Amino acid sequence: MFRVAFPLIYVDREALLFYPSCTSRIRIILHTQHIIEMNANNSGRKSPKLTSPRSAQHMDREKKVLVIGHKNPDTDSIVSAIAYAELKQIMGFANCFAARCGNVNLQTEYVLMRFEVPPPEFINELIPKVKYYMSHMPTTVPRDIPLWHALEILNKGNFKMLPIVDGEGRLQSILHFNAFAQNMLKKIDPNRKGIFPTSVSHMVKTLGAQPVVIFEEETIFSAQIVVAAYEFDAFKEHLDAMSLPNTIVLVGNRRDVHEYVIERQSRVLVVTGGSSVSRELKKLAEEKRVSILISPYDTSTTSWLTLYSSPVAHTGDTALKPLREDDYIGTIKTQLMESVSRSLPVVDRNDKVIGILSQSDLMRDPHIEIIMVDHNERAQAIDGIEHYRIQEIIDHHRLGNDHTNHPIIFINKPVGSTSTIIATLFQDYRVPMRKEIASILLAGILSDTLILHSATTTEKDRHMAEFLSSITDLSIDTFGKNIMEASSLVAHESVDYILSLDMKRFGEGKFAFTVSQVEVVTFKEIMDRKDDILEGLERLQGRTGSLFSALMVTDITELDSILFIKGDRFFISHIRYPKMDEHVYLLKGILSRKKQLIPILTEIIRNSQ
Ligand SMILES: [Mn+2]
Repeated sequence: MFRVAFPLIYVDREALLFYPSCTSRIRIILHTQHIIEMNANNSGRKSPKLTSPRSAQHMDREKKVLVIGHKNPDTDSIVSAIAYAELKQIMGFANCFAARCGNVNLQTEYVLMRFEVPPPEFINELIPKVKYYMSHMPTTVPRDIPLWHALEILNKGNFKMLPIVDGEGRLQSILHFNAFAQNMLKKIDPNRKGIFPTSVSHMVKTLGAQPVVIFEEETIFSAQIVVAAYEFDAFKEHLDAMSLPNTIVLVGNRRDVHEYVIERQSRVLVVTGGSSVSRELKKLAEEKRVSILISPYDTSTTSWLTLYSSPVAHTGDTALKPLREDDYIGTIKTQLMESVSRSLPVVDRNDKVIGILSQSDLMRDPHIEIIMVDHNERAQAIDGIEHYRIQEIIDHHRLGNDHTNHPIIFINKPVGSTSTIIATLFQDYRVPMRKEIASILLAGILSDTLILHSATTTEKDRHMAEFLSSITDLSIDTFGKNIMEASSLVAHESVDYILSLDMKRFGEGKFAFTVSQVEVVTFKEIMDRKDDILEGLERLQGRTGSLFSALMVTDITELDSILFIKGDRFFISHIRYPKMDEHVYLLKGILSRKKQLIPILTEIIRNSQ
């Protein structure tokens, strides 16, 4: 049997396809950042190790795949997305999720409520945002660690910057090499006093110093370094001239200086080069409350490291503004480019750091990919889709898609609904369907084929509907009527709402047009609102800049349709359907917008040019 021998395994997503049953056991993903943190925190001053530093901030970029239907989603579109995402998940693609880019209509709402299936995640648009590009699980540093430790992490991890955070992970400031250099310039400027904040405990950590006597080790004070390099009398003069309480004196093996420094009550005496102090001096230091540390380094190195012992918070850049995950890439590009490190932290509503976005992240593919169901034309797809890789398209409409940069799974069958295709895929992959999934797929078929009456209905749809009906105990006729009744309510809604509910845009040559569709139980309810409808169509045509806008109203009991149309007069004069009224035509026996109406309309456009 397959067993995991080591705790860290990285598994390629492709591999999961072949071992779907192993997924839960082997999906352990290695985050290099964690290792850096572990090394930096656990092994004291040892260098963090990294095998491939450049990839460090991107190990976590697992892609999220959205299974999504068209705008103005109908029942087929919504249930296809739900069912196909479930099939993909069962097959091991745990990162596949159903999504929708519009409200669920009344009919779909009825179907989902009846089988207690939650609607897909609502995503209004996919215009590139920070969250689709940023790296998650960023390496951050606590605000109180010594600057030296933070610099080690910054340098060894090959990071461009490090967010400095408080105890709750909230952003305080940002450490980058420029900020560090500016801060250091201030500290070493001979014209300034060279005062910097530190504490005895920070010095112990940074120097790896041996404490001999320590007082108030956690208290941060404004320190000043004195190196006892002078001859004794000159040193005494120099020390006397300083304000003593916060002085740190660095000196090697010079007993006379040790004693004087303790007598004069400097704050910290650092004995360099690993020298020792006598027991009497230790006692004297305890009396005078002077801390004594033994540094393993020579005086010059000790001096530098002491400067680096400041809490990192004092070196951070506070002028840089962080990003938010919902910021549009288009609006933050300048901010990112102008940030010194071309890399900025991303914070949530509580200012907690949740990611990092760097310029190089924008060069990479975003970590969202798309599976389109029930549509293939970009005009019907969620806004911004062109920025993402399309993995698959599963559809039953005419082809109107652009080229792709990669080979993709493309399933397009001339059947009555995408639900028919999805249900077939369950069978092909030998994956049993939950009863709820079978029920909503049946609803998808019955909704799109007008209870198997529309001209688009094929033998495959009939067979699949029979099959789904048998495993769900739902009668095709009764269930079909329930579904249709749930949607006929739209006749009482506002005209703009009726027109928007199932509106599709089409293009023919340089012209665009819209055709909305609605089903009714009797024509009477819609004919009562004829003038309203025509006014609404005129508004829609103007708003969308279309050649014309039309509404196809289908009577699902009589199985006829009516076409309301407003727009270009020359075009309309070429329509040959029987006229019921000005701008109203009878479509005898026509039920399918896609198969029966659109080809005629596009032909009229071509002929009327
Ligand atoms: Mn469909």
